[in-house]
Amino acid sequence: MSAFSAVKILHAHPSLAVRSSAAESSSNKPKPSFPSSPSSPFNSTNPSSSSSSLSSSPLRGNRRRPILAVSSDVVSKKQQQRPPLVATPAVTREESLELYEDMILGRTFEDMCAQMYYRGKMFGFVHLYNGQEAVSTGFIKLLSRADSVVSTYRDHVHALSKGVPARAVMAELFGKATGCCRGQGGSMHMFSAEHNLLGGFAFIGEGIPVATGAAFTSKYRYEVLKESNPNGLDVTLAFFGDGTCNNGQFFECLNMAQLWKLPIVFVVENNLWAIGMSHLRSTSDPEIWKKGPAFGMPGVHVDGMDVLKVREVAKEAIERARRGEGPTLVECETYRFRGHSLADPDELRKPDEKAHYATRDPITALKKYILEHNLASESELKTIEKKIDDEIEEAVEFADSSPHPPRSQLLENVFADPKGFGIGPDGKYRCEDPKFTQGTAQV
Ligand SMILES: Cc1ncc(C[n+]2csc(CCOP(=O)(O)OP(=O)(O)O)c2C)c(N)n1
Ligand SMILES: [Mg+2]
Repeated sequence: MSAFSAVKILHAHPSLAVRSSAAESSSNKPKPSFPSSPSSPFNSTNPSSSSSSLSSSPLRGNRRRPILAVSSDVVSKKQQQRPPLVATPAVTREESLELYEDMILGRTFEDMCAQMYYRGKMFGFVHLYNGQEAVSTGFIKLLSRADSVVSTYRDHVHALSKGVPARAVMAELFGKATGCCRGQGGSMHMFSAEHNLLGGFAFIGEGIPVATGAAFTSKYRYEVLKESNPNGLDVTLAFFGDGTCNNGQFFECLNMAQLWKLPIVFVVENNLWAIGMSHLRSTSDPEIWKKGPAFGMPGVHVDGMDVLKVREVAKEAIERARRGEGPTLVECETYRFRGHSLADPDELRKPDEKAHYATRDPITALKKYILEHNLASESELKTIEKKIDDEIEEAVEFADSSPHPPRSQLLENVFADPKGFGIGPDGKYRCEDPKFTQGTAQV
C-alpha cells in the first residue's frame, strides 16, 4: 500500500474539485470534471466521504514539520483499511514487463554512469535520476515516436525511455563523435530529432517554452495546415522539477497552453528538493498541482514512486491532449536516491528521510506487484535484468572505443563566430551560407 495519496485532481472551477477514489474526496461533494473513460482517475469520486486528506497534509499549512510526514500524513484511515491488492492486475503481462525493463534500463544505465564518472570518463556535471524512474517510464512508454519529450539536465533516462539507444546516450556522455549529439551536447543536452527528444536543458525552466512551442506546432499542423494524423494530435510531455515551478516561464507557458488548448502535459517531478533547498521552505503553496486549475486546466497529484499509478494518470492526460482537449498539469511526488549531481556529497538531506524513500523504491514495488499477480516469474525478471546488464556493458564498450569528435567540429553550431556575423565579402548575409552552421573559423 502506497504511503502517498494516489491521485488528487482539482478542476479549474472551484465547485468541481475532483479527487480519485484512491484519495478521499474533498468536503464540497465534488462532481466529475471533464469527459474521460469511466475507470479514469480523472473522473472517479467518492462522494460518501467528507474528510480531506489535503487539510492534514504538511504540504499545506504547517511547513515546519518534517518532510517525512508528507507521505505519512496523507494516508487516511480508510485507505489503510483497504485490502492491499486487487484481484485483476492493472496491466497485462506484456505491459508490466515493458515497464519493468524500461525502469531497469534507466537504473542500470545510471549506476554505470556513476562508475564511469568517478573513473574520469565523463566531464562536467552529471545529474542522475535514480529513484524517479516510475515517472519517466509511466509517462513516456505511452507515447509514439511522433510525440515529443522535453527534459531537463536530468535527462538520460527520459532519452532512454523515448527510445534513444543506450550506446548513443553513453557515447554522448563520454563526449564521443558517436553520441546522439556527436559529443557536442554532453550530459545535460541530450537531443534526438529522430526520436523527438527535444533536448535536455541546463537552465531550469528553459525547456518549458520549447515544449509549449512543440505542442503549438502539432496543433498548427493538424488544425491549420490540415495535415492528416489518424491518431489525433501529437502530444508533447514537458518534464521539470519542483524548484522550477517557481520560475516565471512555467506560469507563462501554463497560460499559453491553456489559452490555445495545446496538446501538452506538464509533468512536475517533485523530488522535494531543488539542489539543497527544500520545496517546503521555498514555495508559498507547495501543492504544485493546484496551479493547473488557476490557469483553467486540470491539476493532478500522483504517487511518483508507483509506476502503475503514474501510468494511469498519464494515460488520461495524454489521451485528452490527443483529443484536442488541452493541457494537464501533473505533479508526481518522487525522490532522487542520489545527490543533486555526482559532484554533490548529499549532506543536506537527513538520513532518515533518505531511508524512508529507499523503502519505496519504484522498481522493487513493481517487481513485487508482478510476482504477486503472477504476471511473470522471478527467473523471467532476472532474464530481463541480465539482458539490460549486457546492453549497458556493450554501451560502455561502444562509447569507450568511439572516436573523439574532430577538432574542426569545435565551432559548429555555436552562435558566436570569431569571423563575425553580418554581411560577407560576397554581399550576402553570412547566415545564408549553407555551410554557416559548420562554422568558418580555423581551429
Ligand atoms: C535559470 C536557472 N537558475 C538557476 C539554476 C541553478 N540550478 C540548477 S539545478 C537547480 C534546482 C532545480 O531544482 P528542481 O527544479 O527541483 O529539479 P531537480 O534538480 O530536483 O530535478 C537550480 C536552481 C539554473 N540551472 N538555471
Ligand atoms: Mg526537485
